[in-house]
Amino acid sequence: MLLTRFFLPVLKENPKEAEIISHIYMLRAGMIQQSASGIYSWLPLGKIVLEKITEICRQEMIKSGANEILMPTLQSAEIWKESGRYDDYGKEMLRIKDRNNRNLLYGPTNEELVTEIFRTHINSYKELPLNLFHIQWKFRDELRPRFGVMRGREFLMKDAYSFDVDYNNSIKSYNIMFMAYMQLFKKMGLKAIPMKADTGPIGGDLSHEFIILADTGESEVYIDKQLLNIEGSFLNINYNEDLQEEVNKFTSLYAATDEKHDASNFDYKYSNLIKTRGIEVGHIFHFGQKYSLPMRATISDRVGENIPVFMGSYGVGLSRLVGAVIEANHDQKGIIWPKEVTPWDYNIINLKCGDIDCDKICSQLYNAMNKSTLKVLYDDTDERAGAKLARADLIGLPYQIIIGPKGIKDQLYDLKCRKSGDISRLSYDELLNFVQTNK
Ligand code: P5A
Repeated sequence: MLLTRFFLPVLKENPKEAEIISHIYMLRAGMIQQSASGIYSWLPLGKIVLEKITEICRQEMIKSGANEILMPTLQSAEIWKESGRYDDYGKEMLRIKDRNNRNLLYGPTNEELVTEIFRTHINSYKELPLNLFHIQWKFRDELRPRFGVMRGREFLMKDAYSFDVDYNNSIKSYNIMFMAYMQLFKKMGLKAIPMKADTGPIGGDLSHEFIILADTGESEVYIDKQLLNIEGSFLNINYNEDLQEEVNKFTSLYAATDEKHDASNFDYKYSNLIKTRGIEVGHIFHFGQKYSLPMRATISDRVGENIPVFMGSYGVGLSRLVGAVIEANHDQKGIIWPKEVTPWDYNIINLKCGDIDCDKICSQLYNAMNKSTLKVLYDDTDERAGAKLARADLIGLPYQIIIGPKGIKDQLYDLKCRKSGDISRLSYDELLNFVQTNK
């Protein structure tokens, strides 16, 4: 991508309304623009990253055996009356009337709608287990929308729903999602810690939040400090096996959100327990027959009896994750994208556009890299060198290739690693060799 063709409305100053670093950098790097309180437009840079995060999540869901569907943002109030949540949900739910005076709502979550789809088509245990997921915008009229995309009113969620014949199978489905979450956050370059959590308005008997530790996080959490040292590794998950033991590995050390924290946990009190903060990027629930019973989503079981199906629901905050990745990866100059979600891998910076030699080398390199499908953003604008370098640090691509008259003279070009700040001076061939082997 040529920067002169890319819409990147960078802000020079820190915006006054932003309090935390991810919000500041997302506005400054031209990733988002507020349209109303807690509601944002996603500009190209933000959209690319949101898309990458979404795709990692989608692929892991598919791998785990879930089926992608797409439910609408607007839902009929009728099904929410059936489940009994229409009145419970309170002011967070945006209620709308259509021209015929019918009650609609902008979905804050989709348990009811997916249960309605299920009950229309599935009657027998033979068609189970089933997991349906979708990726769709949600609306919650939060009392205090803040921190940009972290606590928005409109936000993008991946939500999955499992259906099983009985409690034990339903727990198996819960465990599959638990492990898929461990995997997908790792694939985004993040270390998420699963914690015992409250079930709130979704309900149920079992729930875990997936939390990324960060001082700016809204959740107060209590964890065994040994969890700080555990490096998340790639897990070779076989989604067809019983995953209870795998799950136990992650739940054996104490980790709980403040609502679930047991202060009488004396064993821990004076030893390993620490209180810290984090960002909730995922939340999974097991609620059995809470929706299927009132909504009559029944199946015939193995002995031919009609029973309400057992369910769970599983959410990932995709738009919040963009902010969370930045909270976990930045310095005072800007964002430092992990390679897993970076919009491009390389940033070629031409320090003197219009100079025949600089232009030639930059174009040559840009074309060679595009040919070998390396992801590259070429800063071909004619701005001051200082402004270009500051912008490159702000938008945070993993590597910068900096080409100016001095480099041309020595035939050596700067390759800067954004994370370490290390600069190596390489010949053209060495540069090409580096980028080819560092894919
Ligand atoms: C699980 C999927 C649910 O809604 N129903 C369907 C269940 N869970 S949840 O915890 O309420 O939300 C799931 C994830 O969505 C993100 N999230 C938000 N992100 C940005 N702004 C918000 N206001 C917001 N509210 C929830 C979180 O990552 C949460 O874990």
